[in-house]
Amino acid sequence: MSTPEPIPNPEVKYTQIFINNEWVNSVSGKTFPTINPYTGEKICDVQEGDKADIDVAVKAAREAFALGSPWRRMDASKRGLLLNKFADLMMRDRVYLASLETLDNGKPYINAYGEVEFAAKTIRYFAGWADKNVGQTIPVDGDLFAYTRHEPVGVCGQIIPWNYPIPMAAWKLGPALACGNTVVMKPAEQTPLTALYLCALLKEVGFPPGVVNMVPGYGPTAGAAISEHMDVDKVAFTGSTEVGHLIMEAAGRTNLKGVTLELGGKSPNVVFADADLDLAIEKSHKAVFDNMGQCCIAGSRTFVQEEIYDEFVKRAKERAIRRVVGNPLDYKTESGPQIDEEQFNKIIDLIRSGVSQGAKLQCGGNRIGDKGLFVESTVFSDVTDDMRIAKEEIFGPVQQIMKFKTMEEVIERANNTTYGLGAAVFTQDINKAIKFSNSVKAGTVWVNTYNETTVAAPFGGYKMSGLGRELGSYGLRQYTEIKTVLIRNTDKNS
Ligand code: TXE
Repeated sequence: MSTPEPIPNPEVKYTQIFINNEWVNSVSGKTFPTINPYTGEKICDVQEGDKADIDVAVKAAREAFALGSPWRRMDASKRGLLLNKFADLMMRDRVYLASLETLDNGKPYINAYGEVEFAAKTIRYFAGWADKNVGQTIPVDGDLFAYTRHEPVGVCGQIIPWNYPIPMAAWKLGPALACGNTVVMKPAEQTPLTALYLCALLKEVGFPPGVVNMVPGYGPTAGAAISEHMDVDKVAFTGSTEVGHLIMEAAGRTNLKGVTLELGGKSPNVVFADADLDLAIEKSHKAVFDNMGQCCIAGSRTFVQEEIYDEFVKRAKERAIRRVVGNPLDYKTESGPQIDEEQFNKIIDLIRSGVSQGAKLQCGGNRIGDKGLFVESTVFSDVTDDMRIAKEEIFGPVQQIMKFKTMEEVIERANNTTYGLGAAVFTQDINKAIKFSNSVKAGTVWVNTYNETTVAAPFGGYKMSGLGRELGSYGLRQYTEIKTVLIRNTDKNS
């Protein structure tokens, strides 16, 4: 099926804070601008929430969660129905949502269009779980009848990043609402617009007031207010490892709220000499260049076995040079601009460090033009593990290609990182694939592919890439409290 035309200048309908199913201004009266990364121009001003607004939103979410409230009394199957309708509306407004995302984020429209479907699928997946997240009856010793209830945790704070705004909102809203929680979400300051539009859809669907509240604003103010709040029962965060530390500290300092984190990565992508080379080149390219490299699971350490190293580098470079970078509304475009100046400067700084530390710049390395924050598709060979570009998350279109000799060596080097989000292995030998998969410390391992993320399988990180898992049935655990009920029963029989 072909992708319908984008809306070139989508109207921005919502710029206020969403609390109790109403649109309100910030308590402080402040606003902040959101910028189109393609043109560098301001799209509009958005109400800037901070601690005072988070307090109001948490109060609304707490009231919506009160015993006897419409949300707590609602049948679980009805929660599923509402979620399914929400997904229907996302698909109804898919062109608008994708166009708005391209405007606010700069990502190619064709990708944003795909992401709306992925987000709707996520919501549908969790809709199906709403009345299936069952407890147990347990044959305990003694005159007791025992059962468990899978109860919602309560008020969930959710802080999301700017790289995949619509899917990130769906990954967090889906399980939270399926399990019967209420939500205070903060979208990233770079990309508040689609998250606000999703709230209009939630209201249209008929979620009761206070079940989802959306407070746009900055991290150190609105975000920190969520993680420090004494009446937020759980916080789910996707973003940098640096801020992940702050979220855990805040939870520890305050009410020991539950914490789930999905953080950065420096994922190893290992290509053995027996791999299907055409496949490995293409997948390894996409692993690092898709979404302008702004992807937590980016395959940002490409390890290639020495026998095929030179050939791989030559072809990886050719592929990078062929990559179409430009207007995100154009269907041929594979990459748009980087999200903002801070990220752009970080990428350029790391590219420079690669050159000065002795890596061989095969192509790219510079800014493209002076309008929009475009970075040339960049490939480094002769990268060694001690270089900054081999250790730090670049979050940009920069491929690092390292050489290895043996399985044992590459396992050790792959694991020699503080991160552990994704990993991949390209080989035709099942034994090598299994050995590597079992040995690498990563939350997801791909064999002969990369970047596949499916809503039914869990996603998350080892080590400093995160805590807990999202998606799949495992994702429900983070939004469920398990309660044991023991009833005296003097008439027990097997
Ligand atoms: O992340 P931040 P930034 C990585 C990537 C990137 C780097 C910095 O390496 O280059 O992080 O990006 C909110 N308390 N990832 O600065 O600051 C913030 O408002 C509570 C990986 O954009 O972590 C936003 O909503 N919240 C990543 C969200 O956290 C705070 C995606 C993410 O922003 C806060 C994005 C605070 N003190 C960046 N400070 C991934 N895992 O996919 C900020 N925030």
